[in-house]
Amino acid sequence: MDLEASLRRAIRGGELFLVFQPQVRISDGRLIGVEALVRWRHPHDGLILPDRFLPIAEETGLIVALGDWVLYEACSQIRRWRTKLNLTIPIAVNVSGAQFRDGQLPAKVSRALDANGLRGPELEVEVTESTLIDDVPGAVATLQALKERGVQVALDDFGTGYSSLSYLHRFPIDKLKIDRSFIQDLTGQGADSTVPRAVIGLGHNLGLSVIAEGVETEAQLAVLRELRCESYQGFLYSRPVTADELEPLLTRQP
Ligand code: G
Ligand code: G
Ligand code: MN
Ligand code: NA
Repeated sequence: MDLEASLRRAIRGGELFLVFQPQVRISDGRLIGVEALVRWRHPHDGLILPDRFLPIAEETGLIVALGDWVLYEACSQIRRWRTKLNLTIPIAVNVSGAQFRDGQLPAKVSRALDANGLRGPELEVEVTESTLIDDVPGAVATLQALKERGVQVALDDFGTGYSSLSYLHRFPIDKLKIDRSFIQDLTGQGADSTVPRAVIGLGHNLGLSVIAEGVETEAQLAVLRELRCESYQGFLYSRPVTADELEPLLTRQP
């Protein structure tokens, strides 16, 4: 069967699941949120990673249905953890360009929150710069609607895209995510902290919080602490893990 048909079936038929990567506050090492990342458990081929199926989802337009599934599943998971563990753990979801631009994102987000009895700040939406700069006035309107609902917005992979510095101050966002390629450069041979330093300074001057992704070593974390970066995610703390695997990390907090 071709991948499009099987992906369509996967979205409807419960073959997708989410894994979660902790986001950690640098000042005190507390787990303050998680990023949801989609996975596909194929009945015959086993685990398929997003690098293989997201391009097909994008080409076929299935990315919108997939994104809707991720949004509802993430909100359901926040509710399940609240019920089971008596903890509120905010979840960040990646939103594709097509889903962001389809005009219904704020309404879908509202429904997903309401259906699970959640407040806006318990959900974060991650978008890339390229998603926003296609249509700046449209993007500002969508971001404004999300803001009115209290949903947090993070700019993902920051520094790798068009670096639309002239537009950045017009977007009502909350957080910049430094792309992991720049974190890799922080230590070791030819160490270079230029980009993380600039992104953190820019973020703070705009009143935004800054999170680093792809942190793998204590040395990288030390540089980020020195630069006053607020939080990080990466293999140093945890790989993306299943909901069950995350629970002990949630209940064993400093
Ligand atoms: O860990 P990982 O292999 O999951 O991530 C690979 C890429 O897939 C990343 O760029 C990530 O942003 C993207 N990705 C993971 N989950 C989702 C999702 O639910 N929706 C979208 N649009 N992208 C995702
Ligand atoms: O693009 P986005 O940030 O949404 O995707 C996150 C991607 O980064 C996923 O593929 C995830 O598995 C990967 N990732 C998360 N932490 C680390 C890390 O510490 N090192 C590396 N190399 N990849 C990571
Ligand atoms: Mn992301
Ligand atoms: Na990223």
